[in-house]
Amino acid sequence: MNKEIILSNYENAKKIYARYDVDVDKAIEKFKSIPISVHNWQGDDVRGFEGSEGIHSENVVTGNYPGRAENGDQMRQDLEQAFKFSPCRHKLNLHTMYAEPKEKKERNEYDTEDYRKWIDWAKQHGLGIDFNVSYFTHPMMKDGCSLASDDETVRQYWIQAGINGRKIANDIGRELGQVCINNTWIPDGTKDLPADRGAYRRRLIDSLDRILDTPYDKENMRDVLEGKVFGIGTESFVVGSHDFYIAYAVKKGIGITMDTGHYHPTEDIADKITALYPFVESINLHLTRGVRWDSDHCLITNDDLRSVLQEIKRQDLFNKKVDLGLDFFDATINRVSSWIIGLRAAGRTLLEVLLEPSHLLKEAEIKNDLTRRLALMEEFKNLPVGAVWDYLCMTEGKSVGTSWLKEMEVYEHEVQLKR
Ligand code: RNT
Ligand code: ZN
Repeated sequence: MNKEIILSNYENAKKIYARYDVDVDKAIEKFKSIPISVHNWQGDDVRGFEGSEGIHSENVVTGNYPGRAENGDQMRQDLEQAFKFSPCRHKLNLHTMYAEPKEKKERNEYDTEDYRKWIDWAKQHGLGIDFNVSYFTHPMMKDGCSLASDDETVRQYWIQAGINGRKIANDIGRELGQVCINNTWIPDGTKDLPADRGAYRRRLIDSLDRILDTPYDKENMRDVLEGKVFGIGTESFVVGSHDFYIAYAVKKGIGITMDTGHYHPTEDIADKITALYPFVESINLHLTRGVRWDSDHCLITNDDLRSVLQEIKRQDLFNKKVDLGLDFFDATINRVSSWIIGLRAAGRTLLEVLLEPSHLLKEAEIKNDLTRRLALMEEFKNLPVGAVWDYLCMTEGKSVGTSWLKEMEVYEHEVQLKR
């Protein structure tokens, strides 16, 4: 698309939004202040750099597209490539299994220096980092359990990993001057009916209590816990269920992660935001697209994504109570392109909700004018967010439309397929 068309579309869009008292430039400014945490594990199908060949993985990834990143340098190069085509403000979301220690170490022995390359890279690109201890794909997993294992050696191993993870997160946050969100997700659960659910959950409480024992400055790091309804192999019982973590997080004054694939397919995740935010320290989002189950398909623009972001905007929770992150991994399409598609979907939808004339909806509601409320909701779907998005992509030098596809073809050929 040529520059003149994009500019004139933008000027017209501004006029349309002005009719609804929406200041487009202000919305763009706000957009640029909201970081989206980009999950590094999409780059290699959650394999990690420790040599996961032959080790059972608790994360189901399908597809075998060629060219996945095999080390830190390749993964950072891939992330830079993805960022080239996204006008969003980015943050890096990193798992501990992507450490780059000088000599091989146990997962629970990592320290901050083992992430030096990531930290320096983040600094160089002005990125914050979020952190996750990888409690999976490891020989110390026992019967699918880590922090809730009945084997004390196993449980202690993972507690130590959790303790170190928080220290590293604190160091990262302090060094980068941006809070590091430390997310805990464990796959622990059982395929078939357990006889003593309480025993598993009491062990998990004890493990978390020990891990969370050290207080850290909340400016540097914040803890969040990620629950789940079920997983493949944990159909009957998940120790870290939503109820468990919500109750635990409220008690401890910490936050939760809501992964949009981790609920029953008919649950309305947008509705949960206002039910939870007054009580938890923060809500961290793992934006993903579950197709029939927690399938972690690449994020796309759809009603589910829109309604969650709309809710956060209408309550004015961005950069206050709610943090945005991505979590999908699809190995049937180019992994870098998948980042780009997901990031652009998240970004454009974020822009759309920031541009929503929410005040008019609320006004209609206060007047009990329900007809008007519904009519406006419908009409707002017709607002020209695309024109503002194209303008933003162009002015940020981030590829308008699908022009990035051509560059990705070259990148795939010249870089990824040569690995
Ligand atoms: C798994 C959770 C979790 C993982 C990552 C790798 O169901 O969504 O967030 O995807 O930690
Ligand atoms: Zn997740």
